[in-house]
Amino acid sequence: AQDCQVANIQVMQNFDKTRYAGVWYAVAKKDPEGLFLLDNIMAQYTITEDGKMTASAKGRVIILNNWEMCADMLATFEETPDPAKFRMKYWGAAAYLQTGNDDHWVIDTDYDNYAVHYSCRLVDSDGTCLDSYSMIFSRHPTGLRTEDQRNVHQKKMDLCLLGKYRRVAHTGFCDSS
Ligand code: AZE
Repeated sequence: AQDCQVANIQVMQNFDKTRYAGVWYAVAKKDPEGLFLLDNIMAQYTITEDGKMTASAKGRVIILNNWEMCADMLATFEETPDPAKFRMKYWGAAAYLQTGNDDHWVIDTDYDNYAVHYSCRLVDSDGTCLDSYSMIFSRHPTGLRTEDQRNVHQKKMDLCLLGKYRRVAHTGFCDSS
């Protein structure tokens, strides 16, 4: 299942956003082009009273003239006919941070331990992705459980991103903000 066509990427079946809610720690990431979260990345997903998914996220960034800070980000999600595929509108708590509107796909998750997130920002004329980012999330800041590593490895292959991920360090940089 690896023809690298964005349209053929399999996402989580019967995605349940209620079970997905709560805190996730990024343990690995594949970067997009340009400015991005560097490390100490965590996200908290919430389901509002009216059933909509929202999130906040933090991560270390370096902006402007080498200014290192913790980016405090907020997001709302627009649902699509596929329950695992959302459009994510996001912005910074501070105006000088990034705003955007990205795909937010949940590729795989067991809800209790790991999740594989994917976003393609730019689809090439041949149907493959020209600019993507992806997060490997864990409920545990210490990393993935051994028994989840196989699944995650397979999903990295399915996304045609094997070898493109880097470990995300958690040093406590964003803990106080
Ligand atoms: C994500 C988890 C769900 C909520 C959000 C996420 C993405 C955030 C960014 C932030 C970029 C910030 C920059 C600031 C200078 C998918 C991790 C909002 C892409 C570059």
